[in-house]
Amino acid sequence: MTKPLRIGMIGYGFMGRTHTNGYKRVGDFFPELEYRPVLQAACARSEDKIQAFADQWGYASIETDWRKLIARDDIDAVDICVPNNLHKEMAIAAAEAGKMILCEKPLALNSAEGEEMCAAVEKAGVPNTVWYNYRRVPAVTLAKHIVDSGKLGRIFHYRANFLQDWTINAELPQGGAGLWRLDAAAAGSGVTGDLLAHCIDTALWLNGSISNVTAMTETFIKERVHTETGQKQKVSIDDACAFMCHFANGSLGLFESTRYARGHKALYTLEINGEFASLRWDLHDLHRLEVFDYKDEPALRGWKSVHVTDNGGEHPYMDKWWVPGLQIGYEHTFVHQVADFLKSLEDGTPCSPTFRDALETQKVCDAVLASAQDHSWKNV
Ligand code: SOE
Repeated sequence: MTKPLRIGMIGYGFMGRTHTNGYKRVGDFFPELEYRPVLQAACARSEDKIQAFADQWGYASIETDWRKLIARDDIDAVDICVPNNLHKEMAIAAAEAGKMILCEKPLALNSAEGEEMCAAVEKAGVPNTVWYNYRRVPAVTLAKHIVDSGKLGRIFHYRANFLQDWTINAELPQGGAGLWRLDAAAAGSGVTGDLLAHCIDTALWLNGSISNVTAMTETFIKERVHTETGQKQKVSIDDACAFMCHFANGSLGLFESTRYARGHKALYTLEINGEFASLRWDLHDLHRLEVFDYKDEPALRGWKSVHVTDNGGEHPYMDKWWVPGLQIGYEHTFVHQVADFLKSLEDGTPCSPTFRDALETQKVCDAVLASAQDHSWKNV
């Protein structure tokens, strides 16, 4: 007998769809799990839009007031899929109501808010997680296993990029449902909180904590029409950000993100260089992990490209899907996160990244943005 986990989803955008797909698919591919998500209710201010979303994806009911959703006795877990400026209030209210929380990344607008959110979930003792989904790409999880095995030896370098090009058009407005990521009031920051946060989360996971940073940011388009006012307003987000850092293990980090890299849609790449081996990964080729092993026979040393699709236990998560050689994609990372969350409920363990883990990422983002302001090194 499986136990239901009744989900209350707040939001219906791109992320609402990715998470809902995770809830729907998980039972089919992870049948051994004790808990099964039930799409109990979806919530947004627009009744028409949320009803259409609920009908399309199979939610049993709707709410137009998130406080009502959180207060419902028939909701076990609240999924927060709304702009970043709403995360804190919703998460604290959900924790106080004793609900489990799955919060979209980044955790909050800044680390001061994140601290309050951590305090609330820890006081309430409710299970919580933040959707940094790229950890659950099998090739990235495999990289984690390899790093943890010690195969790389001492780590010297970590570098990551997240490059996009969708905001180059100066006529693109800021604010509103589709474009809140361009509005600092809703998003907190630009590429730092939206894209580099992914790179930082993976880096902290693979290579440990970051001690200090020095950064530069740029806003290329200084004014955009705001969707809500119809007026041209100052753009306060960072369009691009690059930073250097020291990791606590002595390695050096180099990170870059932009929405102005013409030709790149979502090029998240990472590379880690150790004494004995290096690893490289690229979101546009997400089922491959590139590995260079200096301990290979000298004449045959070279980068190899591992197709991370074996299902005999060699490759994380892949025993749940198809047969070797047949790959999976972006949406499966959310199925994996749901599966790991459900397993953590069974085991009574935290599902990483928890709010507390995601607060570390938020602290690095804060230090990066502060450094870009006064051009100095900042401790994290
Ligand atoms: C922005 O374009 C965005 O959708 C981010 O918000 C996501 O977190 C990232 O995974 C893809 O790009």
